[in-house]
Amino acid sequence: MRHHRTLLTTAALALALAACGGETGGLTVEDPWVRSNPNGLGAAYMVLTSPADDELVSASVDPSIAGTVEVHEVVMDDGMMRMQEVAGIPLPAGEAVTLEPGGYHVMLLEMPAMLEPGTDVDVTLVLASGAEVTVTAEVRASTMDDDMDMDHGDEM
Ligand SMILES: [Cu+2]
Repeated sequence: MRHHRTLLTTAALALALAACGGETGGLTVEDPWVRSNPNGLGAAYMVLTSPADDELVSASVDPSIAGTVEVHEVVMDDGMMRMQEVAGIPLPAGEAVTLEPGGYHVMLLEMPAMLEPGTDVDVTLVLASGAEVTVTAEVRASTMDDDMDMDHGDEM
């Protein structure tokens, strides 16, 4: 009987963890992808939905991918599109927040090598709630007309 009860307890615990999403805080990450440019810059994009109000405050990747990782947004500054670091990306409960070219993105700086399209990169997202979520993002070919071509002079 004793053994049987242990099994039940384990099952109950597993169910409880699944219900609240464990350490991920229940964050849903859709379509994560990464862009890599020859100038040592890149960005990670995805769609994030958090079950409770939260905030994406930082992110990290392996140092062999990028030496520095920042959370950025694209702003219009005197008629010029420019990127700047933000303290966090708000994730209102139940709302899909899109990180995309021309908007919010996870900025990859000091990339020692350009990434091969089709390969995978693990990106760890850190939320204000303390949850850390690692997602596997696919590297996609870069296009010319995107925010990587913008001036970085103000921030480097
Ligand atoms: Cu940026």
